[in-house]
Amino acid sequence: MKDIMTAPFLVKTVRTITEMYRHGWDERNGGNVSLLLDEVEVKDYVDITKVLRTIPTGFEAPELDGRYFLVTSTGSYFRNVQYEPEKDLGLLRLADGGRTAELLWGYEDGGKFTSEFAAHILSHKSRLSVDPQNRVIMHSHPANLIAMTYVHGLDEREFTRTLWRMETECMIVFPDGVNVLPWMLCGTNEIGEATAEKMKTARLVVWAQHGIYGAGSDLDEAFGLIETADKAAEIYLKIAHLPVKQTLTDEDLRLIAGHFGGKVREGWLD
Ligand code: 2HA
Ligand code: ZN
Repeated sequence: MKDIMTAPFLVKTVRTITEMYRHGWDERNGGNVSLLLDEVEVKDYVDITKVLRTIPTGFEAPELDGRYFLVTSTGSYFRNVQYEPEKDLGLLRLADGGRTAELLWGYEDGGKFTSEFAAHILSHKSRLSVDPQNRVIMHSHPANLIAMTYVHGLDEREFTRTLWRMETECMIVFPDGVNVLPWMLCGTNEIGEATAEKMKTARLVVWAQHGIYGAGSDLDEAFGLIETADKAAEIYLKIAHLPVKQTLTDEDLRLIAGHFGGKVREGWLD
């Protein structure tokens, strides 16, 4: 077996989580990340025949039975993941129609997957149904986006259009827009199912008064989506109380999407 601490998927995950903390997105134990892995990526680093523990998931996901995931632990502080990844991360394989998680590595202090595991796994399922390349679901608490959910309406078309107008980059990065869930209790199957439903039409799902979920084909894509949306929210908060003299028009936005080949969310431009 090779040393899992040198596995590209582990190194990249730890680096990304550390960067999320540095961005101020993940205070204390805020945030969680899951990465879907193929068996070929993991089998040189862990004995896939040796299940250390089985943990009930509390939901079903038969489509993902037998699939491998690297997942942050419940209670993990993103600030600390880099120092003890074997405690704050776990490598899991779903079994029994998704009702059981088989632990193959990690959670060494006896812990388990994030409280938002349902939102993660069900969102993976949703994203894969529309994009077979999707590998990452990422949740965090970026202050600007959260602040925006207090002062901007939560209609997702309007919320997206405001973000798109805040800088040219937004239409390039997320032409599919941002979906929005009204405040719901976190850590439940209900918010997991609602998030997964929203993930069918966009890679970003805002949780009002809480944070955001991003999805992507790799860690950089999911991170970059959240980074760009939060920057746009920051610009919004800087100008929302000032008289606006000019802005990006729908025509400008259409021009950007056309030039960069983005598929704009149907009906979200006038
Ligand atoms: O894991 O972010 O939503 C802590 C959270 C819960
Ligand atoms: Zn959260």
